Amino acid sequence: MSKINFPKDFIWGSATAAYQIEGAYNEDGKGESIWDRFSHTPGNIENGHNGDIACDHYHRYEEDIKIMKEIGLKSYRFSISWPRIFPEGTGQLNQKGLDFYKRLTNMLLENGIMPAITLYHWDLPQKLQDKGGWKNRDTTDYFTEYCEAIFKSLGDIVPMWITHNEPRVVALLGHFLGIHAPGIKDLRTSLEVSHNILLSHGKTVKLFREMNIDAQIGIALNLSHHYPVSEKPEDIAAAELSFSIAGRWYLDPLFKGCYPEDALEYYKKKGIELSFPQDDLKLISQPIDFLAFNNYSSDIIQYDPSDESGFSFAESILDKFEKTDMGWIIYPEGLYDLLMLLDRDYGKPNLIISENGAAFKDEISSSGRIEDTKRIQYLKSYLTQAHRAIQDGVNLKGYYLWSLMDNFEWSFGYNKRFGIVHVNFETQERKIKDSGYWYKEVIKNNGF
Ligand code: IFM
Repeated sequence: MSKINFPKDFIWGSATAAYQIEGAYNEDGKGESIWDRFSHTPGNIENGHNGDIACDHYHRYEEDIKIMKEIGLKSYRFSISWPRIFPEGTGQLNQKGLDFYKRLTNMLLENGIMPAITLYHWDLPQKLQDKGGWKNRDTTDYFTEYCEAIFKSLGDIVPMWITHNEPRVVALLGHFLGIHAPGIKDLRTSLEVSHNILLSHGKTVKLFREMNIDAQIGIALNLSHHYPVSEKPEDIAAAELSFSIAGRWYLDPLFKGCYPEDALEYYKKKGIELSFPQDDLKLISQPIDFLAFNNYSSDIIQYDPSDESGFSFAESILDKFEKTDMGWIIYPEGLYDLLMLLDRDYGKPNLIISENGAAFKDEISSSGRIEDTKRIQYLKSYLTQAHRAIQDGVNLKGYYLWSLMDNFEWSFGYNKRFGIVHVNFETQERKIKDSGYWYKEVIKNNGF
């Protein structure tokens, strides 16, 4: 096979999120987050796990940056814990919390690793949840207040900013299915939440431009390609509708200033008539510098009159695919098709893969190595498709592997390992897996 070369200046990174790795959940003045509350409530997380200690990154960030350096990362994407900065969500700033991120950012820069900051990766201050959380429109202003404090302190040294991570997951899992914090189960609420999150994104981009920050800003959506299970027109229509609900519901407001008609119609049939102020959509659709997206798998959809939505996931076909430990099918061509779709339907934006990776049950072998060959195969196959899309003209600028290290995988606790660095959660010992050494070579050679 010929060598796969990525463009010069391609950003090779890896990603984490505050609640999943930091621990120190109540240190140095940090306030309670909705994930602290949710994970401390019995029954919400497998094995009763929580993020109280996680990877103890708050205390071990120096060691972790050394590992990043050893792997040769060009960039590191991490998130800031809002309640570390504003324990009450608004008002009094906690300097010690801010200082932690300054130390982290400075040390990354000293080591030649570009920091890429996600401003919201799900850990809302509990105090704001007590006022209605993301359903409360005021939260959009509290968010910009928090972002302004961060921009003032780090805006001149951090080149890449992501407002939100996966608004759909917050809306769907947190406010409709109730399996993520804050554990709400209400469709209308989840739709209001998704709108307010997008609105807070828009307000933050506006603020960022007004502050004349010399850096790039975007948002990270979770996206997967939706395929019809057959060529039958009803399956094709079902796949289109499901992608409108899952993907275009976020993409269209951001790029076209409107919500997709078929999805609005779908909610109307469910008795939820939605209309949003035009001014909101204007804010939401302000130009961004890049669209980031997280992609792991693909969805296969069938027309299903027995389901109240009229479609469902085609479970029967899933056995034909290999799956990761999350049960997600491995279909790298889905990444290619998604990249092509974004390029075609949304005006050739600059794109960043802000997460891609796989959970497997990694164990330390008798030789002391972590031989995660399945992960290497997965990464290779997805990167091959990313490269194919670049060759076909897509403006893909970077790739962040999820995740740098094994960490707290939300409702699954520590039972899913996504890292290229193994973490022993008893001793906090870190060990680079074979995939980490493989990624090191990829970065060094700008391909494989
Ligand atoms: O761990 C999560 C991350 O926080 C958001 N994107 C998906 C990852 C794997 O489930």
